[in-house]
Amino acid sequence: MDVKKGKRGAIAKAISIVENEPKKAKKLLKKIFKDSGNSIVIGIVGSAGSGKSSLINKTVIELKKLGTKPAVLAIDPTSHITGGAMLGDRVRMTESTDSGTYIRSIASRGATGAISRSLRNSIRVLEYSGFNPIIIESVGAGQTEVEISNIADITVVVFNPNTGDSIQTIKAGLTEIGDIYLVNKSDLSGTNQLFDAVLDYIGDTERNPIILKTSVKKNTGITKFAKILKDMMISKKKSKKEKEQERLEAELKDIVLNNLKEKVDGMLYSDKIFPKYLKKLQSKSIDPFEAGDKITKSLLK
Ligand SMILES: Nc1nc2c(ncn2[C@@H]2O[C@H](COP(=O)(O)OP(=O)(O)OP(=O)(O)O)[C@@H](O)[C@H]2O)c(=O)[nH]1
Ligand SMILES: [Mg+2]
Repeated sequence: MDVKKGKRGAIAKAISIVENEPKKAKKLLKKIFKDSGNSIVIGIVGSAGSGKSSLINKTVIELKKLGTKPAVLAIDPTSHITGGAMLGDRVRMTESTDSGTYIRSIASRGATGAISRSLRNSIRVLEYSGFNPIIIESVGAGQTEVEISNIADITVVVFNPNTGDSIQTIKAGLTEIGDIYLVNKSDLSGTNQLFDAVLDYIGDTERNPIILKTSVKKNTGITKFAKILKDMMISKKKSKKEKEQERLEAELKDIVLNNLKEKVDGMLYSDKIFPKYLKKLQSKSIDPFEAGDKITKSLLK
């Protein structure tokens, strides 16, 4: 299959299938599943405009020099609303495309859980094509970032002195998820202050994450960042196996519960019990809990 050979068109098509065509996706998964789960996934998160794409552009070039074959999936929350034009100067990841890295933007679905559902299969397509590492760029507050850190083997959090990344944002949940914290745009003023704050709040924890200053503009810190990623890819390989088992368990549970939900949803109205108790509820001759319990009991009979 062309996906295996890493043919761009074939990969793009496979990812579209995984994202948009559930029936075909099932067939595709049957083919590729065995050869997936072996690449290191690097999640890069941070507020809008913190420089994630610019950083990735430069970093993949370095990662290639270090003998890896990176691919990038950028989750784009703006694309389906504004056509991606919301931020006028947002960096398109073009530079690195020339060097043979596969890069693709995917629209985020908004709903929690939905991102990971299609994303994990897009990752599988890229693993099957032989890419390693697979870099996920994701902008977003709280929930998305945590979701990404569940999928990623290595999580990188990008701060910068420009977008008001204050101690508040640092404290707001991001302290737990990062393996690496970058203070990007270190060519701007306020960098040292931010760096010290990050050190204070995050550096002293048991996990002992790496904290680095980078500047895409001045091209500083990026070679070091890539080298650290490469080393981490090796050291994370072991713990990945264990994590992968846990993820598969969570995925299986998610699929079964989802299947059941769809099935039961269809059953509700084809059964007389639901309308019967709904009427009773609407006329207040029964309370919602009792009605719910009665219907559930009857469905599970
Ligand atoms: N001064 C300075 N500007 C930078 C640096 N890195 C990125 N930028 C600029 O910051 C802006 C946003 O960069 P992007 O790479 O698009 O940021 P992003 O985090 O991917 O943004 P979203 O994907 O929209 O969330 C662009 O204008 C970049 O040129 C840096 O190190 N220094
Ligand atoms: Mg970006």
